[in-house]
Amino acid sequence: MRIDIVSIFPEYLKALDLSLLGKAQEVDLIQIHVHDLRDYTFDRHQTVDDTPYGGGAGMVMKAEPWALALEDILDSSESVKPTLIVPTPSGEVFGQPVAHDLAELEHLVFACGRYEGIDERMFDWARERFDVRLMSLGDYVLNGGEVAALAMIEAVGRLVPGVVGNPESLVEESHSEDGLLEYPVYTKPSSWRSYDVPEILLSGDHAKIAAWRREQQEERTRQRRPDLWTKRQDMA
Ligand code: 6GU
Repeated sequence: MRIDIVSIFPEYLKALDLSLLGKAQEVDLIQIHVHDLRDYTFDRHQTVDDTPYGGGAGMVMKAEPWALALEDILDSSESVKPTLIVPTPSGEVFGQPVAHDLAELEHLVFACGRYEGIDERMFDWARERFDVRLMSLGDYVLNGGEVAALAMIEAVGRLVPGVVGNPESLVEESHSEDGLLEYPVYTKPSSWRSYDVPEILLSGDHAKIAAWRREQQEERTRQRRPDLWTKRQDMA
């Protein structure tokens, strides 16, 4: 999988060179390219924004630097129509199903906007060249798309075959198919500061352990995520 990211703060994206995704890049399972939007400006101040037509607070990102940056990426893409993901609180909500869909794709491009957003005409232009998807992490506001892109790239990247060493660790996960949260986990010592590991986990009875874990998943989901619990009831 190839991922391109356009941002005026390329340093935010340095975290992608760490840990699991860093290793995935080293072994060439994922190729990540970060582009500085200001490299596509030609004035002395490398201007990427201007005041909004019609008035109002804040600044709007100019369309032209985005088009130039994205054209550069298109020129080097092997995909017919790469997917352009625009992180924005006014997008569709990103979740595990979307992550699975995106993990199947050959080429993802992230356009990380700042300020009050990007000139709407950039989207009209982009829709003729990309499969454009506006994506939100949830109902709160970040200062820009970079942190959201980091989250989405990590969620998608770990689903690319080979990136996570033990594929079984992708199965028993919160938000996987069965719509339940994960069960609680414990490690040594069995007694820590007077807190004990639930006895059943030391019993060696695998059937009982599996049943207990299932109960814990259901209890947690009911307590913490009544919305998921209700959805699950409606499915059955
Ligand atoms: Cl994707 N972007 C921004 N700027 N804020 C957000 C978000 C995205 N998702 C939630 N808040």
